[in-house]
Amino acid sequence: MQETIDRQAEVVTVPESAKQGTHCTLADYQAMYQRSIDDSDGFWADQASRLDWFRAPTTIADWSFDPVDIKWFTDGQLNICHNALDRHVAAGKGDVTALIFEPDSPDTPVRKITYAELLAETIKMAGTLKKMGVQKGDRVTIYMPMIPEGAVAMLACARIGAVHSVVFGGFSPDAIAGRIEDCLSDWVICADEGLRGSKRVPLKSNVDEALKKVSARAVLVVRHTGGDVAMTEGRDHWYHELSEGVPDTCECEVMNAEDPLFILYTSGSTGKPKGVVHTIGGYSVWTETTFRYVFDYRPGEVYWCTADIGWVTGHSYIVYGPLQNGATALMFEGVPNYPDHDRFWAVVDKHKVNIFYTAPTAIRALMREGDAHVTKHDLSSLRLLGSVGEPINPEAWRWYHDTVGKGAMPIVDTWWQTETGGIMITTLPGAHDMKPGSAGKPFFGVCPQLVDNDGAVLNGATEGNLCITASWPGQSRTVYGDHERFIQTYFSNYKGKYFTGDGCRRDADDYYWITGRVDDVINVSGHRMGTAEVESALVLHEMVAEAAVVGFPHDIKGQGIYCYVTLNAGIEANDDLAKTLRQWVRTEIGPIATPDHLHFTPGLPKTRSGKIMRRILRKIAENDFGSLGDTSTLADPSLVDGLIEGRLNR
Ligand code: 6R9
Repeated sequence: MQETIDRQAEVVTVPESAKQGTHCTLADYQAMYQRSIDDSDGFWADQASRLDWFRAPTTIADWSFDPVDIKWFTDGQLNICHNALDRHVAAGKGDVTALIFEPDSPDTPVRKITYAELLAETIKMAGTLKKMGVQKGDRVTIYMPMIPEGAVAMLACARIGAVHSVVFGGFSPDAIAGRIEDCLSDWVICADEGLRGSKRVPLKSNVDEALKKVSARAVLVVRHTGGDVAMTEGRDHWYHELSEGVPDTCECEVMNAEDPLFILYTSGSTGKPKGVVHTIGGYSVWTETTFRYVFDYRPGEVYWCTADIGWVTGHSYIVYGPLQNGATALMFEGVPNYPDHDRFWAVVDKHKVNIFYTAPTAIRALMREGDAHVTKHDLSSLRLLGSVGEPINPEAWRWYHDTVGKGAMPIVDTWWQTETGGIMITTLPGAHDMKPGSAGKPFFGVCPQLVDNDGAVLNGATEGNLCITASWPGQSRTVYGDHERFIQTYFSNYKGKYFTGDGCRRDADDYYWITGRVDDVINVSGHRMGTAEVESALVLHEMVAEAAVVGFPHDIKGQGIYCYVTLNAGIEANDDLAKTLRQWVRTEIGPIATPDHLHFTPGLPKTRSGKIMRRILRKIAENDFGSLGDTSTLADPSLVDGLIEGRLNR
């Protein structure tokens, strides 16, 4: 343990040329960070003043972690859509490109949408939603592909004060139904179909399936592929039809800073996904400020984040962060390996992308395909690279830095979560040296603390559970409809602190190294998944008696999904059943939850009180049989030998 902590990590410096003209040098960072702690109100009032407020806030920080009650800019009034669109158009920047849309196929024409056009589209969508009957405060479910109308739908909701709940286009009808039901959403916006790597994704038909289980008053359907879809009379409306004749003005609703902006469902250790709620004021300030300083955006540059708008990264760093900064953001519909493994680099070359933000899983997958895919394109426009979603292994970091970045530019490895609203720990491009595999330093206002399992604070170079001791503007305020669960999940392990669920190491230079989740959440290709969700899906199958799911190291995905399954009496385990169960989980949750390994076992290792010993299952899945620890407390210790044998045979 001591050895890992003290190991002198490799330090990579940012070339001087890359530091020219940045928003923030090391001295700036130090002074600004200090002020963000010592004079939090003054600091955040200053950051907030870059935005337009209908009423400027006089109260800034207004929170407590015990009891849990989080508010920021409490008496302020604003609208994030105004700050993302109207403000720039009013300032004469209506002709600046807001979105560059790169379709799934490189042969389909690109769409460039200016701020003025995006505003006009958003007004049209907002008017259409009103015509349909959507009112301020209503929850609207958005189930869209990666097309500009996805962003427009979000902005239109924000404009009229409706609360959006975006459901990732890869989720199943059941998952959509659960999310519609949880937030009592009466409205759905979807497209006819999505396109990913030339394959069609049946979005509207998935919504139809979902609406057999739960009800919605209306579905607004955007025509995208032109594919054949069923329309239910009286419930379903084509956007291009219903939007006819809506007024070409629609004022932004005056919203209170603490009114909800959106709900986004995310997985936790237990139970169903939680509806994480973000409110308008704090989230606006947090995404505007983090985008500005972390990506160091300069006017005229093209910024590309490869995430999907169905995840928080898409919300904060495709839509709200870049647009509030007046940036030009690229939106890509497709996948990294279609039509070939060079697609990312072809797109960077085609649109002269300056800032590129992606996930380690994509980097690892592309690295495996060889350098030629990268080197055949002119990537000289790139100036800054980013990584998000999971820890990046130093080998992938190296390749990203040397082969993609030609060793000439900073990489920001940004640690954050759905619950944090935006980036929390990262190096800043003009300020900090980099250490491959380390996220780096706390962003302004972020107070990380490492604690042991009993909550004792660990100082200096050490490793422990990552908590945050003070609120920041972008922090989630509650779990939709279940504030008690919010308190239980994040504030009960360590009283008075927000617990992230991540393990973390801090080195002698105060750099933070995220080591991964310490709870029953796994991270598969940068997607967060609760092992409990996969288990519930498996036991729904009539042949399954019991299931336990754990993560295991996977070369490309970071973590894979390993399922131990016990069948009902008299059912025979075989390859066909394994295939069936794999397909079953895909249908229940979505393709991202497809099990990598199904391991049939006559029983699961349990304590005498009946608790499944996950620690042992994790070790076996990791092929680490030497450190199983004490198995004597098991009700049936002999099970373990059978499990090891089963693992060795696959
Ligand atoms: C933004 C996002 C959050 C979890 C988080 C952590 C992992 C995200 C990371 C990282 C190491 C990074 N994570 N970024 N781990 N280094 N740069 O991904 O949100 O989907 O809620 O996932 O992802 O484990 O707790 P979300």
